[in-house]
Amino acid sequence: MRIERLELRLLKLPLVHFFETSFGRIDDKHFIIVRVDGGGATGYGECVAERDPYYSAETNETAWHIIADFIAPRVLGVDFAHPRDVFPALKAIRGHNMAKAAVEMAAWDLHSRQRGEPLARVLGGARHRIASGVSIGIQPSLDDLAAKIERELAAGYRRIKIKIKPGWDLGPVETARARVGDVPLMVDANAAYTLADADHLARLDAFGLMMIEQPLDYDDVADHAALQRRLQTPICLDESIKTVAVAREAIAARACRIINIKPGRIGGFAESIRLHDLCASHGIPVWHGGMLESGIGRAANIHLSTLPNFSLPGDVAASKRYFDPDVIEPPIEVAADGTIEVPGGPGLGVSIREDRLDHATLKVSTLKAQR
Ligand code: OSB
Ligand code: MG
Repeated sequence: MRIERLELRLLKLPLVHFFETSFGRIDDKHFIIVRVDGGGATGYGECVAERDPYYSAETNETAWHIIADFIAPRVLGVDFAHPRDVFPALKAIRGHNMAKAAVEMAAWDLHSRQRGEPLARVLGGARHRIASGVSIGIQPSLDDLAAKIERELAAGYRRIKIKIKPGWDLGPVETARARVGDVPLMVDANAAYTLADADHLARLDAFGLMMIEQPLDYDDVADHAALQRRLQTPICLDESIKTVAVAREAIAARACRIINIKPGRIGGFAESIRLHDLCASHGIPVWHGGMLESGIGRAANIHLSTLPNFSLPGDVAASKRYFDPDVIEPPIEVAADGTIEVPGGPGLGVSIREDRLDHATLKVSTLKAQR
């Protein structure tokens, strides 16, 4: 596989509903799409960096800079035997995993399309459907939360996650549990608490939550280990798992019992497969996280979720919860049993609507191989 041309686009797409977490609210999604062309085929990747450095240190501006000035020169015109060789070729660049993952994902799509195989199969996955859950943001009121939960259950989702923060935790969880019955329920704090809140967080044990995601700081492992010793509810780490090496430390420290995999956070699919396998070898279940992706990143997430240790429903929901219309066709849909079909065509298996990309584009840059 050889990438002859790389196109970067910054897009702005309005969200169907605003999304609020402990670190803030967004009404529009700003993101980068990478398109690579080579050997007569095209591949796409989505960067999960956001406009602001609140979920992670990376932003669209840093990703654009790193891709254009450091990643593109290391991949354009280079012969790669397999897309798993892309991440190691970027080893000189420290961090910037979201930027790396966006280009690497486009390379996997390109390679899969050239071979005429679905991305899932090239990644080593076997399932034809994946289990889908939803992530419900912080709501203006408990009534809004209850209404939102009813709507998602009616849509078929069989795992509900609600965002929490200090001042929006016990009440919302009580409301949510009353609505969902015995449907699996979990919470995500996006790093909003400290170890001083341990007694307060232990009160969540009464609600039989499937897990509590990232209660403490975004780069912490040690305090999560201390907190896990004081909670019955399993801790799942998201933000903290920036690399496979940190995951190894977190598992050894018993800082979590579950791990959320987002390829963007750890540098792409090759690293995601390593993390998936590491967790499997330690009996740690994984699930696929979400970053409010457009259909391009969403399709990719579905393909990765076909690996066997993705044994819990992911934050990989239907397109229409996020964007209407989506930039792909057909849109991703959830069935009444809460599952999503894995697209069967080559690569991502979805058609990219270039006209919709054009409509949402804020800026474009095209880079070509010099050799
Ligand atoms: O922490 O999982 C998170 C969205 C943006 C940034 C971080 C997170 C999220 C979500 C939404 O929870 C998941 C989704 O529906 O895509
Ligand atoms: Mg999270």
